[in-house]
Formats: sequence, structure tokens, C-alpha cells
Amino acid sequence: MPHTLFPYGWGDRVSALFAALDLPGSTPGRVARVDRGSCLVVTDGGVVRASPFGLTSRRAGLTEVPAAGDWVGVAHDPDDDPGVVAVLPRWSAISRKDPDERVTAEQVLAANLDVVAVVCALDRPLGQNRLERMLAAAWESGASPLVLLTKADLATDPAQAVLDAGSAAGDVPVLLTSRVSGEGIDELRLLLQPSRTLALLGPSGAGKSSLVNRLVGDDVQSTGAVREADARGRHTTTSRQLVPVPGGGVLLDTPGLRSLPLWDAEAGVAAVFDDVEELAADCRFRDCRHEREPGCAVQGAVAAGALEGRRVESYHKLVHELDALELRQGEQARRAVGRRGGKPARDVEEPKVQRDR
Ligand SMILES: Nc1nc2c(ncn2[C@@H]2O[C@H](COP(=O)(O)OP(=O)(O)OP(=O)(O)O)[C@@H](O)[C@H]2O)c(=O)[nH]1
Ligand SMILES: [Mg+2]
Ligand SMILES: [Zn+2]
Repeated sequence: MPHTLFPYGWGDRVSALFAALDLPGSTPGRVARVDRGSCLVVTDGGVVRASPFGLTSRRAGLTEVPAAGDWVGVAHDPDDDPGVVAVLPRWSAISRKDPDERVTAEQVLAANLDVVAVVCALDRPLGQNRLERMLAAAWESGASPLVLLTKADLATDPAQAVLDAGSAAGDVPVLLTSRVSGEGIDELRLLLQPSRTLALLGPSGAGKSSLVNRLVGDDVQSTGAVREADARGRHTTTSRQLVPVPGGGVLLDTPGLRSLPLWDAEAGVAAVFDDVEELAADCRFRDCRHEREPGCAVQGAVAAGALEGRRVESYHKLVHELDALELRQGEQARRAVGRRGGKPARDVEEPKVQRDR
């Protein structure tokens, strides 16, 4: 019975997944952190540093690169350091496109999340477009999305901020919190039940680590002041990190995101903009781009004041971004086929060490 793993979310679900893989000689563990390709894995025997690139992993035929939150099998070969031998099937994963413009590849930010909380601080303008982008990625992950508005104590009009967030978030719950007054903390704690993992995602300085500390009741994560001039954070947290919460549940603190280019997030965009997509069904032309076409129900709703023009522009931007991505993926696949003398490639991407932020 892996007692050490219960606070990290071990339960019937993971136990069954591990048993199904049938990995003799390996022990289950959860990746609490990934640095430069090597993983800190919590196992029943303690925390081990295990590489997914060593001899042990190669012998086991490991092809997946583990991300924070992954459940893995770890083996300790006598002639090698501890190695990851398997990544258990993920029930959810949050991804983005590699922010490097020259690269067309997926970056898995974290795996096996039950709630993805998009964190926005109220000491700066809300940024509804950014919220919609982050919610699209959150929906796409397969976890339940949540909006956390932090620093309620600094907001001039917190009620208005909740309304503004709601107009971007639709049916996604919006929770107002403050590290200072403690507002919203009990409600957040209710979402953290044993064996559930909640990831905090948002820009630097949004107050993610402060929320972790408040929920844990101790300063387990460093926090850093934001710059007065523009309320930007200082990238205090530098790696994605799992933190068990006393009383149950696991938090994943993450470094402030500089950007979140979408990766294959059509379903996520459709979920965020379900109102726009519903209207689009009534456009005169089936291939209507909702720009200047006659009989466009989307532009009709904007003209009637029933839909924000800003929201339609935000929708367009994300849809165009995904179209451009698909084009690049197609080119990449064709180039790979060319290189292999006409044979379609199975694995186009080399496993790649992830960069944070
Ligand atoms: N007034 C007020 N300040 C807060 C609150 N939450 C966080 N802060 C402050 O905001 C600053 C940034 O908080 P962090 O928790 O470090 O932010 P973060 O999102 O973890 O930032 P990175 O690790 O850089 O991504 C710190 O100075 C916190 O004290 C809050 O609810 N109210
Ligand atoms: Mg932090
Ligand atoms: Zn239209």
C-alpha cells in the first residue's frame, strides 16, 4: 500500500491504471517536478530523481516524455540511475504549442489534472481575450475549468470584475479570492478533495503561489512582489511543482506563463465560444467567416447588441491561429514523408526537453 502516495492523489483510479500496465520490478510514483528532462518522482520509498532518457528507460521502450503530474513506473537498474519505465495513461493534460516560433510541436505543461484554474489578478486590467485563450486550453485539457480572481482586496469594483470575467467565461465558475482577507479560500478548499489535482495557471505575479501557501497554511512556495509601475510579476516560481494540501487534494503551482499559443484546441475554442458557434449555425452561408458576409447571424447579434464585438474578434483570432497551426502541421508531415522516401512518418518529433514559462 503506497501510503506516501495518498497525499499525491493515489487512489483506486491510479492503482487500477498501474496494475493494468503489469510492470514487474517497477514501483509506481508521481512526477512532482521536471527539471531539464529529469524528474523528481514521489514513490512509496521516498522521492527519487529519475531520468526518462537513460538506459533503463530505453530498454523499457519508453517513448513518452513525462510531465509534471504524470503517474509513472520507476525502475532501479543496478547499472543505471533510477529510470522511468512507463508513463501511465493520462486522464487529462494541458498543452500549448511550443512558444518558439520556429518549432511546431506540442508542449505538455501538466498531466492528470481534475481542475485547471485560470488565475487572474485584480491589481491589473482583467484581459478578457487572454482569459478566453487560457480557458480554451483548459477546456481542451479534459479537466474542469475554473476562473480564480485573486487580490480581491485590491479591486476597485470586485463585483464588476466577476461580471467581466463571467462574460468571457460563460458557464465556467468564477471565484473571487484574496490572500489578504481570506475571501474565497474555503470555497476553493471544497474543490480539493482527496485524490483530486488542481492546477493553477496564469501570468507571473497573479498570486498562484500565494494561493498555494494560503491553502497549505504554510509558506511552502516562494512568492515575489510585482513591479509597481505595470503590476507585472518577477517570475518567482521557476518550475511546475505538485504540492499536497493537508486535508486532501493536490495543487500544481506553475511558473507565470508569458504566452499560451494553442495546440490542437478546436474543441476548447468551441466550448469557450459556444454562444458564437450556436449563432453561426443560423448564418446564410455554411462557410460564413462572420466578417462581412450578408445574412451573418453572428454579426447580426453584434449589431443588435446581443453579443460583444470584442468576443467575436477574440474568437476569430483563436480560430485563425489554429488554422495556421494546422497548415504548419501539414507541411511538417509532408516534409517528414519526403525525408523517409515516401513512407509516412510515425514519430515526427524527437523527444524534447521542455522549457518552462
Ligand atoms: N494584496 C494582495 N496581494 C497579493 C494577493 N495574492 C498575492 N499577492 C501578492 O502578489 C505578489 C505575487 O504573488 P505570487 O504568489 O508570487 O504570484 P505568482 O502567480 O506565484 O507569480 P510567479 O511565481 O512569478 O508566476 C506577491 O507580492 C503577493 O504578496 C492578494 O490576494 N492580495
Ligand atoms: Mg509563483
Ligand atoms: Zn456568419
